Amino acid sequence: MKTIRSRASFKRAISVIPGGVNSPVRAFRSVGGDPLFIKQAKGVLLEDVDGNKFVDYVLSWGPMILGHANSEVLKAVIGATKRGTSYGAPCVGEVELAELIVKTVPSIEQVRLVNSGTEAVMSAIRLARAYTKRDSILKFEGCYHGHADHLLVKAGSGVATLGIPDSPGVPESFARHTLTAPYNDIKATEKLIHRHAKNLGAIIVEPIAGNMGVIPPSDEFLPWLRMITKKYDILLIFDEVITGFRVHVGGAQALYKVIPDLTCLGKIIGGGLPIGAYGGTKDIMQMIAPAGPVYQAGTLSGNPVAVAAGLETIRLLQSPGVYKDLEKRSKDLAKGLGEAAKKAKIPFYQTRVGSMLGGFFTDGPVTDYAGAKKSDTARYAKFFHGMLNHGIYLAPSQFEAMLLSTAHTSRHIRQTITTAQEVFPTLR
Ligand code: KE4
Repeated sequence: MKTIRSRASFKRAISVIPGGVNSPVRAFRSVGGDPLFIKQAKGVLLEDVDGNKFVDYVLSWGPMILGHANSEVLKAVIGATKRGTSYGAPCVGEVELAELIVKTVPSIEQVRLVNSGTEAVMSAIRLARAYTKRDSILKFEGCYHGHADHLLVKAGSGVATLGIPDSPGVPESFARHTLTAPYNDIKATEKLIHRHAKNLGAIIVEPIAGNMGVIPPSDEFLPWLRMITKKYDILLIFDEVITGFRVHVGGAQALYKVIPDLTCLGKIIGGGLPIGAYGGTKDIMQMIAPAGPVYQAGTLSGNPVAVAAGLETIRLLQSPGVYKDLEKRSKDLAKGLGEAAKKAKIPFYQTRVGSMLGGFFTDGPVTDYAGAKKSDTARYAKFFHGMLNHGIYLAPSQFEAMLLSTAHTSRHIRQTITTAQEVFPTLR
């Protein structure tokens, strides 16, 4: 595969951008090699600067559920752009988007638009702390909620159940308020809650983990989290930045019928433009400035262009049969990949919820981060490059999701499975 132009672009990038990328996972560090520079994208196809074309299963890490450059979304964006890109003042479009989110996401009675998932989560946690007047939060190992200081925290070793910084620059004092427990582990979580309940303001969870590979919740996990947080007056926050409008039009909370107190959204609701949102009951959201005392602001929050992209995307997702078709094609793809791995005698533990697919190079089962880390990441890297060299663009990390769009046809699924049938045997 010719990559001369990508390599030249990467060389230029490295001299002016840290690591040559504006977000670390794009740098191919965990799979090796240099990232490809994308020239354009349409439907399922990415085209890089050397003219190589790929069927894309990253979809910009989630937003492009309708495929790239969807004509109706583009039309809405171009129309909005012609009316000005940012007013710094209210516009009707942001009210329409808020109304659509309120109508569609069960937990949300009021919503605030921001500019990224990180901002949404950061704000939701500040709100939860103010509402409960408790400073500690609990997250789950392997879940990623953006890069706000108090969320870049890993489990304290053994007894030290208080969090420790997971990045330089995060003060101990910040990390101390963040407890961590293993995903799906009710016993360990219960112990932590009993010990810290009186100062625990919120539990934040990815209702389907998508940042340690894809790990679904056990049948008991989410209902139990809802019960225990109600029991101790702890706010339950669902981080649905990936799962919102992905696994169900109402998100994972609608799929599993477990309703959190606050929900964070991002990605799909911006249709590929910068956006985030957090919402919940009016009673809680009324604490947010200027209605209430909890400060949160943003120059480009609710800007007319991102809102136009999000509105059109969500409107198109409400068409009948969209999720049924996504489910069918995702199921076919997962089946084909599993059969290809089995035929090649490669251990490949698969997970899937709707159009979020996971595949761990380990025997499994994988139910938490400790299990995910048992994956053979070197084998994943080989798989990644084998598929890439045959025109299939997967996430450049074992610990991400494989995502489908409405633009993926059965022909693309067949092409991907055929490619996997060639690549799996090379992984022995
Ligand atoms: P952003 O700040 O990147 O918009 O969203 C942060 C975030 C919050 N919550 C969840 C569940 C997320 O998955 C994310 C961001 N997702 C990653 C990929 N899994 C974004 C890719 C990247 O960091 O470049």
